[in-house]
Amino acid sequence: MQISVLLFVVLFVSQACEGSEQPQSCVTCPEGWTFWGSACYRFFNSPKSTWIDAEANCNRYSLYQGRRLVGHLATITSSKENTFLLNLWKTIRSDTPVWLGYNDRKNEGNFVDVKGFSPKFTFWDQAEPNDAGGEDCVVIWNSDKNHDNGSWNDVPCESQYAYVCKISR
Ligand SMILES: [Ca+2]
Ligand SMILES: [Ca+2]
Repeated sequence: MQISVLLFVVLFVSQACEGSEQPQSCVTCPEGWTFWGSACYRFFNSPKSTWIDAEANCNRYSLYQGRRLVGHLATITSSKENTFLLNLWKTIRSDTPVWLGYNDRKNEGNFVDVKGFSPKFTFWDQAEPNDAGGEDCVVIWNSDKNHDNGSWNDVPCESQYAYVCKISR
């Protein structure tokens, strides 16, 4: 009896993973989101938003993977991930930079992610971050300077830009 229950559970779980585009991890991203590595990503190009509003919109999305995982402005932990996002962004193209999930609003010069942790990886543009006139929020894809290498810049948090959300563990 116990074995048949166990068998049922195993079959049920594997079935839940069937049809997923990510059979290894069984992560099914919400519609409109792109799976990469072990996370889901989505760019929002319109309407342009302040950093705070962008983060709030990311929080509206979630998925269940053992527990409820809530979306945040994307953090980037490797050069590979930075390149992935840059390439994904190039398929959508916009004339504005894109918010990432970092700011130094609490402690000038000390950038942290949306959960308060120091970034494991950074890719600042030359002479950035410079807090020019009080810049506390971080963007990638700084097309203002015509830089298309995916380097980062700190800019005023009240600016209205596109943004990229990420759902991960
Ligand atoms: Ca700053
Ligand atoms: Ca700057």
